[in-house]
Amino acid sequence: MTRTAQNLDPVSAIRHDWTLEEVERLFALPFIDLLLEAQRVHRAHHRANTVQMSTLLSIKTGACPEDCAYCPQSVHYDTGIGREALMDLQSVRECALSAQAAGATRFCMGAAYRSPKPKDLRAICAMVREVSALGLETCATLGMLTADQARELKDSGLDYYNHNLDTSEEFYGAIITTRTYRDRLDTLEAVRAAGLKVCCGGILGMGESARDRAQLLVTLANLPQHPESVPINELVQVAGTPLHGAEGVDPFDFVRAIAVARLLMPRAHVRLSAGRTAMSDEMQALCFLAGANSIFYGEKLLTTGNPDTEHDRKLLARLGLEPESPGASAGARPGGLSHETAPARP
Ligand code: SAM
Ligand code: DTB
Ligand code: SF4
Repeated sequence: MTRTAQNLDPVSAIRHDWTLEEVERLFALPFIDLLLEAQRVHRAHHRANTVQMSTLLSIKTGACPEDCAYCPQSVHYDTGIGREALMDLQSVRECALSAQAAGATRFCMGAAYRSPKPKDLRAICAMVREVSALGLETCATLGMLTADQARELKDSGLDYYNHNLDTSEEFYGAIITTRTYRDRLDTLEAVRAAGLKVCCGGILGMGESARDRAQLLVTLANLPQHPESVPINELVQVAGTPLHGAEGVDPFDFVRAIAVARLLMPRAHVRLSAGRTAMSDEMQALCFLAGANSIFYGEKLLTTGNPDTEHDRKLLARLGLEPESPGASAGARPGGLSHETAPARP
């Protein structure tokens, strides 16, 4: 098979039967062919030149019982992050208001839990109601959920639940020993069954192989329904975690992963997630060209830094990118070069 974009025609379809070999072939395409094809598929399913903006808040920081080798909040590693209590409702509301004033349309509340306790979940449901009432989309990431917990969150008005697969099933055991890949998939099923939108992606730069990256994307794309949001994180290396000092990802390979995520899950919002502080503006522009159409916006991720909002606003303006309006759902408003132009076929 010759490695040209013409071979990619089937990727315009929404598929759930990707093979590892097919996806490895996409990764092996010439860089420019892959990006052009990803941008073509992007424009067939999304409004061009728009970026969805989510702001994160760590509502419960530190002392997590899990041992995720990348995470500064694990109780197993000495990273200088102590145990903090769950934030109070008013403080969360104020943070959400500031995020909204800065231009975010989605507010994502993260907690360093293996899974939430009933009392904490009740308090978090109240936060979801409060943030939702402000007119923001809501997202939460609280660890494992039962079907009942997922329904409770849904009933409180939660829009999205973030739960990452992080890497391939094969590599997972080298990164986390306190839960299984199956646990992760079970929570994703509970989240879907409750009618919540799914935010699920992974991390690059943990020492995984090219095959692990391809396999992660195959697993995500072959879920019964594609996640609405696919965060692709570059590892933020934190001193004290086992992955501090891991070999970084080749920036072009990171861009390739964004492009392949776009091709495999055409309607999803692909989020250029953690790791942007270490990326140049040019690298981020390549990620947008490859089909990323969402970012974490705000000066902090959960415990680590993120680019200044002022810098991000300028970057989007320099690239002619506009913030996406709230509720513009996946695939709802495709567009070509201008909003009137039909998507171009090669
Ligand atoms: N405790 C919950 C869980 O793990 O599902 C929610 C919070 S957890 C911090 C959310 C996600 O952040 C993780 O699944 C991981 O993908 C990402 N993450 C955590 N630490 C990171 C790091 N140092 N660099 C990049 N991504 C990271
Ligand atoms: C996701 O995929 N990345 C975000 C969010 N979902 C919860 C978290 C990134 C965390 C980076 C390390 C930190 O700030 O603690
Ligand atoms: Fe805990 Fe989540 Fe960090 Fe893992 S990623 S240690 S589950 S906060």
